[in-house]
This record gives sequence, C-alpha cells and structure tokens, in this order.
Amino acid sequence: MTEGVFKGLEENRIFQPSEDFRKKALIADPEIYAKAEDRLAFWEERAADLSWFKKWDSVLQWNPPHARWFDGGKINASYNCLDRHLEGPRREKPAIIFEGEPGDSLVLTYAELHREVCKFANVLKSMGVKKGEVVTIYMPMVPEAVIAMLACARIGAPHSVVFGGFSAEALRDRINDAGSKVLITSDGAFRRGKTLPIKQNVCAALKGVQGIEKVIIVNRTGIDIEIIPNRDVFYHDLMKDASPDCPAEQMEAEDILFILYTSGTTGKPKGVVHTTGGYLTGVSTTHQYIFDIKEDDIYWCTADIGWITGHSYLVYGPLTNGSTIVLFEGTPDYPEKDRFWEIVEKYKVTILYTAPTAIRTFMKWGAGYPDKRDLSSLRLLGTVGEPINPEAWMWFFKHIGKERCPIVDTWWQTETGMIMIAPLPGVTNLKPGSCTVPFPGVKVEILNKAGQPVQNGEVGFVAITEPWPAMLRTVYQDDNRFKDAYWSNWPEKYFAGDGAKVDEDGYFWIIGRVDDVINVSGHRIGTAEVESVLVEHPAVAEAACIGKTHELKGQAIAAFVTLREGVASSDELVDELKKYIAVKIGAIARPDDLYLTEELPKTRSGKIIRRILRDIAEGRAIGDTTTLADSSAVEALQKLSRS
Ligand code: 7RM
Repeated sequence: MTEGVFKGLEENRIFQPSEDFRKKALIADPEIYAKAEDRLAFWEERAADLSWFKKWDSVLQWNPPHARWFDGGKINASYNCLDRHLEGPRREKPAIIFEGEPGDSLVLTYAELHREVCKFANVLKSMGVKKGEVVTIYMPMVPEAVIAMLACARIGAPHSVVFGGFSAEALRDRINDAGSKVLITSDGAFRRGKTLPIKQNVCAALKGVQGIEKVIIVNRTGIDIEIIPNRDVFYHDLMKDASPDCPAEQMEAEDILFILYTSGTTGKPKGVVHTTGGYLTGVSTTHQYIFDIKEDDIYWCTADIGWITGHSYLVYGPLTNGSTIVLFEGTPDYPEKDRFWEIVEKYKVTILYTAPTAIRTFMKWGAGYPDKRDLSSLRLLGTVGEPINPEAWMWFFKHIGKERCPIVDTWWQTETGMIMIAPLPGVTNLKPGSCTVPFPGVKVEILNKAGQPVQNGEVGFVAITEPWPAMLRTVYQDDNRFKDAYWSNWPEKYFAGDGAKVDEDGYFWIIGRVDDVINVSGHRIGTAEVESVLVEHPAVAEAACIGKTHELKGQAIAAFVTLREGVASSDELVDELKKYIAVKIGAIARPDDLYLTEELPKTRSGKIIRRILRDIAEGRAIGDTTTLADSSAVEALQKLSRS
C-alpha cells in the first residue's frame, strides 16, 4: 500500500501524497507554477489543446471589467465534448455511466452520446430554436439532461439550467429573465422511492408566462401529468424520427455558452453569463490537472447539473477531456445509507468529488457504511462548496480514502466558472482545511477594504487580481449589476465576497461569505431573497434572515419576523411561514428557525443589525449594542431565544 506522510504539529498538519502518486501524476513538476507566471502564454498553450475551427486573433483583450478571451477564434463546446473523441479508441469508451435512483443503469459511449446529442439538436432546431436563444432546462439527474445541455451548445443556443429542487415561482422568474421560448423538463423525478411532480411545477410556473411556446417532456417516472395540447411534446416521440446528422455550429469564442442563476445580496438572482472558448480552456485544464485525469479513470462528481459544479466538473470539464463520468440520480441515503459506497464499488470509481456537507452527514452515520464496501478503486478525492473542517477532512481521508488518496479542496464560485484555488496533487502538499494555493495562471490576493494586501495571517477579502479565462463576462441583461456586485470595491480587481487568510506558507484558508449570502449545504441563498418572500406574506410586516452555524449543513437559515398590526402570533403561523418560503423558493431555503418578534434590532438610521440577530440565533452573549436605537428590542429577542 502506498502511503502519504504527515509532518508537523497537530494544528498545522501537512500531508504529502505518496511518492508513488507523485511520480505517476500528470503534473509532477512544481516548475509549472513559475512557468505560468507568464499567464497569457500559459493559457494560450492550454487553449491550443482544444479543437478550434479557427484560431484566435488575440489571447486577451481586457477593458476592465470586460474581458474577451481568444477573440476571433471559432469553437463549439459540444464538438469538444464529443466529436473530437470519435476518431480514436475513445469512440467506444463510456462517456456516461448512469445510475438511476431505483438501481437501473445505462452506459452511453462517446459515439452513442454524440448520436443522441445530434438527434436532439435537430429536435431543438425543428422546434424553432435559433442560435442565441436561451433554452431553459428543468430536469432531474438523467442522461437526457446532459444530452439537452450539449444539444443546446451544439446549435449555439445558450442554456439556463434551473435546479430541479427549485419551486415553480423560482423557475418562473428564471424563465422570464432569460426570455426562453423552449423549456425542457421531465414528467417527474424519483426521490427516495417516491416521485416528485416536476411537470406539475412546470405547469404552475408557466401560468401567466407568455414566452414559452414549447415544453419538451422526458418520461422518467411514468406518473400522470397534465398535457397542454400544441405546447407540450414528448422527447421520445420527437427523437424517433430525428436525424443523427447535425454538424456543430461554429461559435465565436465569446458567444454565450450558458447562463446560470445564482443568489446575490439583493432579492433577484443574477444570471451569470459564461462564454465558450475561455470557459472550456479553464474547465478542461483545471479538471485535468487538479483531478490528475488519466485515460482509464472513472470520475464521479456528485453535484447536481443545476449548480455550477455540475456544469463545469460533471459535464464540460470531464467530457472535453474524454473522461468517463458517473451520473447519479438519487440521494446518499436511499435505499440505504451506503448508496455512495455501493456505487463506488459497483463502477470502480477512481475519483470522487463531493461536498463537505455530505461528508459531515456520512460522519454522523458512522464508518460502518463505507467499511462494508470495497473502496479500493478510489485514488483521489475532492471537495467543493464550503470550507471543510479539519475533522471532516480527516474522516474523509481515513474512512473513504483509507489514508491512500490525496484530497483536493477546491475553492471557486459560479462566477469564476473554474476552480481557482486548489492543490495539484502531484506537486502541492496538503493541509486539512486549506484549499492550498492558487491554480497556475490564476492570481488571488487577500485585500483589506482599501484594496491593500493584508499581512499573512490576517483576515481580509478574497480578490482576484488578474482576469482568468472562465470568468463571468456579465450578468445577463444587467451589466450595471455585474459592475456593482464584483468590480466596485476595488478598480480592476474582482471582489469574490469571501473572507480568507493566507498562512506563512502561502496557503489559503477560506472563512466564508462576508456579504449577505448564506451557504446552506454548499448552496448559496441570499438573505434578501428569503426576506423579500417573507414580506410578501400578508401576516408579515418586516423580516430579517441570517445564517447560523449548523453541524451538517455548514449554515442554516434563521429568520426573524415582525407581524402586521392585529395578526396574532402562533406556532401554526411559524410553520406556515416556513412552508411559504419552501413553496416560493424551494426546500433548501426553508429556515430551521423562525422567530416572531415585536421588533427587530436597528440602528438609529433604521438598518437592521444582523450581528445581534446572529448572536441571538447562536445563543451567544450579545456583543456591542451601542448603535442600537432601542434596547428593548434586544431584551424581547433574548427572551425569545431562551423560550
Ligand atoms: C463551486 C461553488 C461559491 C461560494 C464561495 C465560497 C464557498 C466554495 C469552497 C468554498 C471554502 C471551498 N460555487 N466555497 N468552495 N469555501 N472552501 N473549497 O460552490 O457559487 O455555489 O458558491 O461557496 O463561499 O464564495 S457557488
């Protein structure tokens, strides 16, 4: 057995992957960091690894905050994920290994996936979808979801994938913002042996929406659904006669590949825009180097396609690299709490990329579940979505990786498109809890408010100081919001919204969000989003939400609500308000705690002091209250939290 070694003190453990791992690693020479100091040369060389119809005229045009990467180049994402693998032995290699929730499985080779994508691309064309028109996808984790994404990319129609767990209203807002005419969905989804009414949500979402002309339905569960004649059509009917011949559209490098909505500090989600050439360069390079991708790897990223991790490291990164991906429809606890480990054993997964929140849940369930399965195929583990506590890191290392597998902790965002801070496991030593160092060709600094670098060990804000190829280009139809949210703090430097520090070895330790975004199980929810839903309820006068520490989820939402005149408080009302949020946004936004209170703690200028709410929700002593307009508000709140 090959083993890495730990050096140093308990508090500053350093793990060096085994010599065997390092020797065989794709990137084994630390020289790469120095070489990538010439950023543009580095990224240009990486771009050349993709298949282009026409070479670019310039590597980067940077008119802050607007970047154009590989301008003048022509490329297609679907071509890079599929066609270019059809010449050699990858043709018959599995592209997707699908594991359905009920235990059904399906393998699609690259040739088969290519055929399905071409057919569906022709279906989309026959529905009237044109280059540049945004198609919305609202689906469970089934192969047709990936096929739909790649078919959109093939014909140059940007996709907007909406997470299948979002509510009808959240879906409606996103369809309207994107102006989609075509929606791709499924009849239902399997969830813990039951079915979720996906199409029913779609019908509810589309009430009052003018724009949608066609709804394409994939039959997954066979449940009864309502059909609107002329509008609703079935995927399998359309695919029967579709031609498998559909050349990939030659797209400009800077044409939009997709938009993906993410929570920010105001109520309305932002449509983050990603383009084609730079994005593919970024995700394929990071996927290959950070996950040490080899030809025979079985790579499993457990993220849903509704999130950026699903886009970049389930679909576009791995498929451009010709990897075999595992696509899993279900949850870790169904039918048993060993489902993940059953899948690792069944398909001999070699690389597993998952979230700290899942790892903490596995910890709670106990090592008995992974212990009864054969996990010896695993050789590398990865985490994403939130800071991982060293204890969870050690558990993952010991009980899943059996002390053999390096763990790559990857820091990045919807907006960055690609991983920005993470180890190269053949080169970078690891520290549990640290995402280690910026990727070659990526420049990150920790700055204070004024934009000056802070001392090592001091907490500051994460800033990305040079443009990178997979960066967001704008917020869909709202360039001012793009400038305000990310580029107004410091000129020409990207504000990530995270607090962090760098240690004496140059290792990054991410602390978490510094803005009003709550990270629940790795999913971003804006406090303003939840608050604006609450105040729509007829009983509510005012609302404030905060994130409180949660053992498994990282953070949970706590809401503080004042009621309108004449509305009586009751436990039923508390339940009703929690449910209201779940219906309006989705179950992930349901607050764990909801306090009805007479008053919210405010400053004299009327700003809610969230710090005080945080102290109350966490059951801590309340800090400085000198800015408080009325101290009786806090006394009432303290009573609440004790009751
Ligand atoms: C990929 C993704 C982004 C936010 C980000 C951080 C947090 C993500 C890590 C992390 C510490 C990590 N996109 N975050 N990865 N914090 N260590 N490895 O999650 O747009 O949904 O969220 O997630 O706060 O700003 S996201």
